[in-house]
Amino acid sequence: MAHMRNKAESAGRATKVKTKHKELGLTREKLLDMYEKMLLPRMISERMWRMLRQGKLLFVVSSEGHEATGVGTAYALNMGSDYIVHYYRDLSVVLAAGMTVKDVMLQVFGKADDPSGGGRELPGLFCSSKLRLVSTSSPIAVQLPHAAGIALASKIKGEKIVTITYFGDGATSKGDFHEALNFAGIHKLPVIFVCENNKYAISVPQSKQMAIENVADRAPGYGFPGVVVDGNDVLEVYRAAKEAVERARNGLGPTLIEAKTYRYAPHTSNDDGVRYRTQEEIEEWKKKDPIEKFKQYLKEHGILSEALEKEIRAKLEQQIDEAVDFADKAPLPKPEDALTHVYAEPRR
Ligand SMILES: Cc1ncc(C[n+]2csc(CCOP(=O)(O)OP(=O)(O)O)c2C)c(N)n1
Repeated sequence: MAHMRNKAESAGRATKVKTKHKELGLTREKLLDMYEKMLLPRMISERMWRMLRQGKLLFVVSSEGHEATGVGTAYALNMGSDYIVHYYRDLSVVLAAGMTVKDVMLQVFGKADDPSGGGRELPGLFCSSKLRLVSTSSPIAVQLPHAAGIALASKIKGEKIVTITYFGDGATSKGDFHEALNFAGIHKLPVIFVCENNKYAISVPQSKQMAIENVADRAPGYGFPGVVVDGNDVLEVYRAAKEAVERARNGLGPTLIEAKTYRYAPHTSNDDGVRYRTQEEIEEWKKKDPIEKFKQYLKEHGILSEALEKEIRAKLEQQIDEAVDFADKAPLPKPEDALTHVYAEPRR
């Protein structure tokens, strides 16, 4: 009897798991596209670390571990019409939004044709007016009031546009975080705040940053919902983001999504990530790798095979090779262009 019940229970669970992506309205093509968009930033990051050691790059900010959070949220948007206000940990977001690998490589190599800023931006900060990827800067959390302002503008114009903004757990200690959430709550703005909680702000652990366990718990204080989600489960992130997008688009106001995740690499190439985290902790989180988790799901549902996975990796590897070669050979900015777009041109 117990055996039968166990069998029935596991069959029930299997049906539930089986239908998860269908429940979310995600087709096989879309799922594979999401998988590719998670793998691509991981492979780019790995390449960037190698290029740093080869002396080709001077500085790396990478986001290994954050791929499910980025892709799960970005895929819930209307790309090209919704606004994205990212931070430096969002390579997966900008690629999902439509930045090409060449655009990324021109940016990290700081070349003249870098579409994000002609070689002036900090590696990791991208922008494109065509993709509605808003230009952000290095001071943490300052993008949050910008996002609230953009959402206010679209509300005043009566457009059904959503603005999404991203930040880390450390950013929630800045006044900008509280001001932006308060303002967004008062005016019921169509904005989504995504906290990518990887437990550390460089070396400062969450326990030294706040006296609460969940950043999401702060949202009700500003008059809107906060949800905690497994940031390493792309389908659960997508589910939370889809709900938040629907709320925002239907005039119900903001949502704060807290995606619990982990960064596998140091904060940047200027940081030693094991001085404040143990190797055991890093290894524990690697067991919950978002790409591996999604790969397992896709395999269990007959969507991804070893052969297809190999094919996808080879295709992405080639794209990266070509983009690296292209960006490496591209010209550097001219010294006389250093101040272009920095000051207004004098009127004649
Ligand atoms: C206003 C400001 N203070 C300090 C810094 C230096 N700084 C850069 S990133 C960072 C940590 C941010 O941590 P978190 O918001 O948790 O994001 P994570 O890097 O973990 O993704 C700090 C303190 C900065 N850029 N801006």
